[in-house]
Amino acid sequence: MRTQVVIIGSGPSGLLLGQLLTGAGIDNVILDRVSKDYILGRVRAGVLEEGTVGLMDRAKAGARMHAEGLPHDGFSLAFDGRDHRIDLYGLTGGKRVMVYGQTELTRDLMEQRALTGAPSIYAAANVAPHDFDGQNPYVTYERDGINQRIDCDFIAGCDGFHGISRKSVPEKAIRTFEKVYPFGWLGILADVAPVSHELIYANHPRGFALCSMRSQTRSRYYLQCALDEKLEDWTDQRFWDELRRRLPAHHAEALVTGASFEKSIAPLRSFVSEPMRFGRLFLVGDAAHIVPPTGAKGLNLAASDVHYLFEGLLEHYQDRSNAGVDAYSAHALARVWKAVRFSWWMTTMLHRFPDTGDFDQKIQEAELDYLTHSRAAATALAENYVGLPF
Ligand code: RFL
Ligand code: PHB
Repeated sequence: MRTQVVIIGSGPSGLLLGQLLTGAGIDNVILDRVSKDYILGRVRAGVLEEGTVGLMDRAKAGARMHAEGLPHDGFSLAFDGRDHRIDLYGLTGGKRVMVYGQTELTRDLMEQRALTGAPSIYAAANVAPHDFDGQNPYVTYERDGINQRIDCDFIAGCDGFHGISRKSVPEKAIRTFEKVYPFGWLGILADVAPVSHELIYANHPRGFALCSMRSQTRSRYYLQCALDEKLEDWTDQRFWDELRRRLPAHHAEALVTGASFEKSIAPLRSFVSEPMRFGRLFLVGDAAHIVPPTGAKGLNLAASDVHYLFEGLLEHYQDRSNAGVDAYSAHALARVWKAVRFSWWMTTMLHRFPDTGDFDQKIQEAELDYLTHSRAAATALAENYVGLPF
C-alpha cells in the first residue's frame, strides 16, 4: 500500500491531523495498536483552549462540541478556606476556555473520519517506522498475523509517551529533559452535579484538589495522592470525605456525592524531547512531550503541534516549499516550553511537596497572595491558561 502520510496513533493528535489532511486532499492512513473502544474508554483531558476549538472546527468535527461543551469565563483558586476567582474573560480581553471531555472530542473526530472514508487500522501489532532519514520512508505492522507495509512521503508519530516513534530515533540524535513529581492524581468520574459552575483548583495542607466537570450532570474530581497509593484503598466514601476536607467550607457543604464509575491514578511528569523532527518522521503531542495536568495543557499542546505540522505539510504539497516542515520542530518547541513552564509553575504553586520546608511553604503562600492581589500577576496566569497564540 502507498499513501502520502502515515499517522501512527489514533489519539487526539493523530485523529486531528488526519482530519485536517483529509480535508486538504492529502491522503493519510492512521494506525493504532489498540481498538477504537479501548481508546474511547480512556478518561483524560477536559479543558480546551480557543485554538484547539478552532482546529476542531477546521477539521469539521466541532458541531457537538459547540452544542454540548461548556464555555468557561473563569475559575477559582481556593486556599486558606476562601475562593479567589480568576476572571479569564476580563483579564484576557474576551478569551475563554471550553470544558469538553477528550473522550468526546476523540469520538467526534473518529466519527468524522468514518464519514470521509479515510482508512484507520486498529489493533495493528508491531508498528514500526523505517528509513525516515532517506527519501522513501515506510511503516510496517502486523494485522491478523500477516505482515503489512505502507510506503509514504512522511510519518507522523502521534503515538503518545509510550509509543514506538520516539523510541525508533537513534539515541544520539535526541535529547530529553525530564522532571518527575513526587505525587500523583487520583481522579474519579461520577454522575452528580458539579459542586460549582466553574473549576476549583484548591491548595490545602492535606494536598491539592481539583473540581472539574464533563457536563451539568457529570463531575470529574481529582485529589493529590502519594505515588504508592492503591486504588482499592480508595472507596468512594473515602474519596468524598477527603475532597470535602480540602475545599472551603461552603463548597464542602454544597458537594453532591454519588457512586463513581471511573477511578484511576496518574503520575505527574514534565518531559520534552528535542528535536521533534528526524528527517521524514515528526513527533507530535505526547510522543514528544508530557506536562503535569495542573495547567490543562497536554491536549492543547498536541493540538498546536498538529497545527504547525499541518501547515508545513500543506505548504509542501500545495506550494512545493519545505519551509514549514523545516521550521516545525523550532516552532512547536517554542510553544511547548512555555506550556511546560506554566504547567510546572501551576503544579509547584498548588501542590504540597513531601520535602517542603518552612521557607518553601512561605514562598508558596506569598505567590498565591500576590496572584490574588495583583492584576498583573493574575493576567499572566490567565493569558497562559486560555492558551498562548499559535
Ligand atoms: P495519546 O492520547 O496518548 O494517543 C496516542 C495513541 O497512540 C497509540 N499508540 C500506538 N499506536 C501504534 N503503535 C504503537 N506502538 C503505539 N503506541 C501507542 C495509543 O494506543 C493511543 O491511541 O496521545 P496524543 O494524541 O498526543 O494526545 C495527548 C493527550 O492525550 C494528553 O496530552 C492529555 O490527555 C493530557 N491531559 C490534559 N490535557 C489538556 O490539554 N487538558 C486537560 O485538562 C488534561 N487533563 C490529561 C489530563 C492527562 C491525564 N492523564 C491520565 C495522563 C488529565 C489526566 C488525568
Ligand atoms: C479535567 O477536567 O479532567 C481537568 C481539568 C483541568 C485540569 C486537568 C484536568 O487542569
